[in-house]
Amino acid sequence: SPAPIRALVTGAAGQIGYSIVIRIADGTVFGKDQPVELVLLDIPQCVASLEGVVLELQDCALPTLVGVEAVTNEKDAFQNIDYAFLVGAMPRREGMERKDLLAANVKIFKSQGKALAEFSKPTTKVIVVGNPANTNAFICAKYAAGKIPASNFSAMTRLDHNRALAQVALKTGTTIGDVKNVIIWGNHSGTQFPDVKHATINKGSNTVDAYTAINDTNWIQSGFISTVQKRGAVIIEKRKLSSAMSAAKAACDHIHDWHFGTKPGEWVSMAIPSDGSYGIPKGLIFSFPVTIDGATKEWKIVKDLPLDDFAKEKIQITTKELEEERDDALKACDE
Ligand code: NAX
Repeated sequence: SPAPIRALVTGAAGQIGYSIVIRIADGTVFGKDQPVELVLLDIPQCVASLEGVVLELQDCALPTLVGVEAVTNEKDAFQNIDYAFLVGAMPRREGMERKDLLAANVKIFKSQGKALAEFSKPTTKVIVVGNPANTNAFICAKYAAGKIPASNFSAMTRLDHNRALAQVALKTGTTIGDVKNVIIWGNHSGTQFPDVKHATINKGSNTVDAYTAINDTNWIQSGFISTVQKRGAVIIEKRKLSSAMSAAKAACDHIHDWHFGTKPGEWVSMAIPSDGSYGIPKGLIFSFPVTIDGATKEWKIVKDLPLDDFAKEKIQITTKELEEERDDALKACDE
């Protein structure tokens, strides 16, 4: 069998961690014939629950899981890993200012970026789930630069992408498998722009464009966008906990497609460093439609999609927010 893939999950004692590790360990992410070594990182205060997760993984009796390590320091966590799922982050506490939250997270992702550079491989690929995900990924990439290329860093907008697919399927009475090529542009935040203008729907043996099939511009430009943007808040209201099952599933979709490549004629949404496409400032970690070649594991931004004025305005709003976050984060780096 092939050499094991070594995957790190940070925040592994948390809610998303609990749902993510099983999918990595059971072959859902890297394949049923691919051995996996899992490294679980959390803070020292969480060591007992981290150990509990290790015991449960043992009890899952998974043939693909050939090793599990529970660690509480970065040196052991980042050693020789192939993939990093950076889920752990400082949660927003009541009364905490946005600025304080950003500063706390900059500290974590600066330190993890340095640890990636020191202990991981030039090929290590990173998904940041912990919020503010785009800006955390930006900082992490900055401090791993020189050793690991920025193109190996990404932030998760796949949950938003999946939410958009689900809304379009519900609206059109089709199934998820029939809906393709929605896009999440920009930040994983309330300013993200979920876009169906380029999506398609399979109807029997025909492929039709989703915009025409939906035939409801008001829904496309208003209800749809706000449902996707505010879905996280609705889940918290109902569950009294934030999305975990769906977030873990989305992170696994993201890394699965990075590892194996996207399907012909399909793209997915990933926040990755801009190359200047669509006028987005270079280096900003921005969610774009991307295709991935499974052989090289390199993503490419889908270029030259026509954008109307509505789309341009939405993209400008989320770009501005990301530039502000980036500038605040860079300031916090020096403090
Ligand atoms: P939990 O609070 O359940 O778990 C987070 C875990 O991270 C805790 O066990 C904590 O001890 C650990 N942690 C904190 N700092 C750490 C550090 N420096 N190193 C290692 N571990 C550390 O949160 P959970 O619900 O699992 O959410 C995790 C993160 O995902 C949050 O930042 C959340 O905002 C973010 N989300 C991002 C989403 C996305 O689409 N990008 C959607 C889901 C989720 O809200």
